[in-house]
Amino acid sequence: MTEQTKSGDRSRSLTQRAQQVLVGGVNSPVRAFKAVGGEPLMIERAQGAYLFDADGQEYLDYVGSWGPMIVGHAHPAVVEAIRDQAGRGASFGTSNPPEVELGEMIAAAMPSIEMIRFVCSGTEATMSAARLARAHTGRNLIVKFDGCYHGHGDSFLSQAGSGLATLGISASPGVPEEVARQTISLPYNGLAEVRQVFADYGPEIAAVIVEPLAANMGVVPPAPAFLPLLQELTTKHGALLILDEVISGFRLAYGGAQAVYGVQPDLTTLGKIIGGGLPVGAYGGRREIMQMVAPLGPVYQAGTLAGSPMAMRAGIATIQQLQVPGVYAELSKKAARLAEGIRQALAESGVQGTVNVAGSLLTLFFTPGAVASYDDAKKSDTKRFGQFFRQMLGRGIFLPPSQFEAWFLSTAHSEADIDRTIVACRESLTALK
Ligand code: KE4
Repeated sequence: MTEQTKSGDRSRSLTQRAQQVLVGGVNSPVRAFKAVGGEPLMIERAQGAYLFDADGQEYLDYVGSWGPMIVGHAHPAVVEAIRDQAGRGASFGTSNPPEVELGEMIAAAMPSIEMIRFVCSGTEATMSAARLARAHTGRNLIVKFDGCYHGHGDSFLSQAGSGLATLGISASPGVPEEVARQTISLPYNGLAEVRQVFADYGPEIAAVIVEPLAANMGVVPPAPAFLPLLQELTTKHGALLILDEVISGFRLAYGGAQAVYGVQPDLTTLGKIIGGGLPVGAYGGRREIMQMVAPLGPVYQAGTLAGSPMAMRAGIATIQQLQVPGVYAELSKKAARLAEGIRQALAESGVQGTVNVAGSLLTLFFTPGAVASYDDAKKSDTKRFGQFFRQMLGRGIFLPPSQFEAWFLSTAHSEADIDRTIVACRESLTALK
């Protein structure tokens, strides 16, 4: 097997049509494969851990729609929930029982969330949380961290990870200078820098927003003292701590990263898994903060499809599967075995790389040193990652098409899938020599 086999005729003609009418042929930049080369996938259906393109070509999937598909694609319980709700109506523009049920499930899973508001994307969730934090504190400054990605809201596009890192964009045109100036971006795990920013700007800081487990520069776990320091300094200075758990929520544990790392945020943002693959986001936290949001308070935020019963039902069905005892331990065991297998393949092939793993997320960085920050991650050989990506795709394994993303495992990935991936890694790394 060589580099990526050319996708078939139907995929190619659909991609050509896409490029005429969709910007870059995609609806989200990372899908264009700019960082890894080759033709983007045109996926028509999926089942369990597998994707099938428009020509029926099968791929073992480590993207999982960038996180939502933690119980695998087309899980029968999720399909049934969506099918049943479709027959009852997709959206009413009113309150509906599924949004109440999902809100209660999330509040029960994450005690820091006393009240919640559903929106339609993680971007909407973080944008709204930042607006709320500014209103609650009467301050403007937002502190974020290099390599973290919080969606494409104007406040968050400086030194962001994910798609911007993939395209080598540090900020974005169109964000007014005066808006960009209200965001300070520090090194992730940068304890000294965090202390310094509060010494310099403490009374002006509205909030610190952080991925409690960074996944948008690739997987970078928090240093043990990092999150506790953020909690200490935000409390001391009257700023809010926003944990962006759009990826880690219900991914790292049923209670999210906040349960794993024992940190108590003022606000949490969620997305992905809580919608089971349908458009969703949410922000929530302390009642006295959330009650500032319309219609209870003056902070305006609204949305036509917010709390859509379809997305709520898909989210309920998905997180119900995550209530099964041992499900997270099983996911972590599989990811740890895969990570160890990749490390062995690196050693055998002599290719330099390092593997970070946390729960069911992992990243193979093509750099020899430890990766504990965005600066470390950026030392990775992205050209070599592109070659590796195409070698793996040629072996029927679809990795995130960027060095700066996480590999997402699901409950549908079998032990045989893990074995197959380790063998493919070994072969692909050897082919890079
Ligand atoms: P969405 O607006 O894409 O639903 O969520 C934005 C967001 C917010 N916070 C975190 C921690 C996120 O990871 C994301 C989105 N994640 C990327 C994947 N790295 C989405 C993939 C894409 O942009 O196509």
